Amino acid sequence: MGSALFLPAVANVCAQSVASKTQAGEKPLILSTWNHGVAANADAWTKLQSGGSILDAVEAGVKNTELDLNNLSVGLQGLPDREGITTLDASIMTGDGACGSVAFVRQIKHPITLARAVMEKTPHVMIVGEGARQFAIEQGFPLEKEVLSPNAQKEYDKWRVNSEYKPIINIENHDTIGMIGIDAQGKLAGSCTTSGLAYKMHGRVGDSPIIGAGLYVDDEVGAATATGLGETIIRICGSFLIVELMRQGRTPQEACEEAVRRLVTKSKNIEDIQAGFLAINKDGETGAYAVHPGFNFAKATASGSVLIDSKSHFKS
Ligand code: SD4
Repeated sequence: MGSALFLPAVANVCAQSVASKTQAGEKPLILSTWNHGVAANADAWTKLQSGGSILDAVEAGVKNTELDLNNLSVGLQGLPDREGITTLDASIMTGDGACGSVAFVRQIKHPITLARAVMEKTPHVMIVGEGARQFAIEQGFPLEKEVLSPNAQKEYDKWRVNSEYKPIINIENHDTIGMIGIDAQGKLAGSCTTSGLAYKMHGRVGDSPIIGAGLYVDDEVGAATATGLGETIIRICGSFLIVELMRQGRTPQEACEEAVRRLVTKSKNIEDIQAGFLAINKDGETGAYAVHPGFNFAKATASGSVLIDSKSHFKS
């Protein structure tokens, strides 16, 4: 475990929680990717403590990141595609198999809430592009103006000088948020939301909205989520793979490590590719593993909330 950042806001509400501990695990528990996971976990925890379900919690948590103007990889302030258009992907899932997602969606401030609406209000799992925007309008979501945030515009202008595409993931610890959580009764849920890779081709969709790639949840076993280069994660059905490995008896840590090993064997140019996974099993045990150093995540339990530098990675 690396640096620990105590979060008083979470600690206060933690005191009221009814927690159960197994030898190594703990419930309730919330895990999220990257630095921004600390603030997201705080909102998720508050929602849980105020009587919300674990589904409500994982939605509320990542909505925080979707509004974070300093984040250039999530929400409408995220970096655009190569045409200068910001398009968003998101998914949400509960441990009973309910799930919903949106992809290649524009002008929507909270794609995670739209993904939840797909899950709860349609017979479908995934709605994309113009169809997602139409569905959002029908559901009363406001359409935001399609302008880049000042930070995104500045970065895009710099990029346009050479217009070279090279995935740069993990450099500033700003990345997709994937959040997975378990409540005191052992019910699981997860959410994942992103603006995807900066300067991607128009129409490109990553792993985050694909159930089984960026997110998978099963109350019988556990949950997993992913961050990093989506193409490599999709290729191995990363989050589903981790849940299935846990079903076969692996610990969350062993399952994350095996998924990264699989990803490395199926990907070219692994030196330039970062990908990382988080997992929880139904006992509240956790795992985290990435291809390269630099992956961190936030963990909230009744004992408080910490930011953890994952010391665990495939390449040194
Ligand atoms: C994607 N997994 O679209 C996402 C990328 C990511 O911001 O994690 N980045 O491939």
